[in-house]
Amino acid sequence: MDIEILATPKDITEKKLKEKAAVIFDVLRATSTIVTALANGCRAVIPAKEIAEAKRIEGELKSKDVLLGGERGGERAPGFPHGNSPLEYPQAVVAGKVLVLTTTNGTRAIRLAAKGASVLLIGSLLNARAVAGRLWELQNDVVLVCAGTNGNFSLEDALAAGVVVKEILSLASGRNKIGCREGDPENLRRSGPATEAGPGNPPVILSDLATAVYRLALWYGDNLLPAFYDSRHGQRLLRLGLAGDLEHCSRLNLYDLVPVYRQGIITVPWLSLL
Ligand code: 3SL
Ligand code: MG
Repeated sequence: MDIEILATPKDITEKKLKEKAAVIFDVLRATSTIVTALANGCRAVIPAKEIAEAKRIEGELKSKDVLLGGERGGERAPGFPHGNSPLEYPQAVVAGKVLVLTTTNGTRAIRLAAKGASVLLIGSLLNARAVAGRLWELQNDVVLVCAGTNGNFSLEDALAAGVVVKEILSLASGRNKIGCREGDPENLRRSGPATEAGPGNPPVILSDLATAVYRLALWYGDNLLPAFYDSRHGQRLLRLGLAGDLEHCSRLNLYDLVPVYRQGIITVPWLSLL
């Protein structure tokens, strides 16, 4: 299993995603909001690129069971009844509903990453372990896509990608030999933080960027809120009075679910079977 990281959506090409299992991260806040809404019983999220597109979809669906959410510049999109705060989507609001959502970076990055990948998962810190578990089951080559902010690298998205790499290596080390085991410098020199092939499993091979985000995740450990204080977008949301959102989005492995984007719609597959 090869693991590659795309640091911003500018790096997305069909060739890089072709036949890969991809995950998109916009930890602050789009993918955290999507994961939270689905965990709270939302039936589906439709990510729209533009405000006009979101309004059009809502109009076409025209039902009291459809919610319209949107953000621009960190604030609720003009005229929208809902914004992009995960805390706006508790069970009482979203259960059984469809959410049409448009955000500055996240929903656009989802739509972009959908081109080419064999499967596109929605990732965040909230569901990092569940995402890693799904990737491990798939045993496909992996591309972790960071949505970033206005085309720039975002620390929090790279961190979430690193946490997923860490979880995959931990799953792999159950059966495989992990190259970077602490106190084993000989092994580290030989293979870096990749794993060697184990019985029934191919090796896990990290790109240099995947190694970098893995090291980032090790550095922050399990308390991830400080990373949001370090990040420029985290600082901006704090200035907007959204400390509660940061606190929620930093909660590691709060939810055990893996949303999937397919043909314009994000659902949790086992939910859609109900
Ligand atoms: O850019 C996005 O997609 C948003 O998640 C940004 S914000 O956190 O809502 O400002
Ligand atoms: Mg973001």
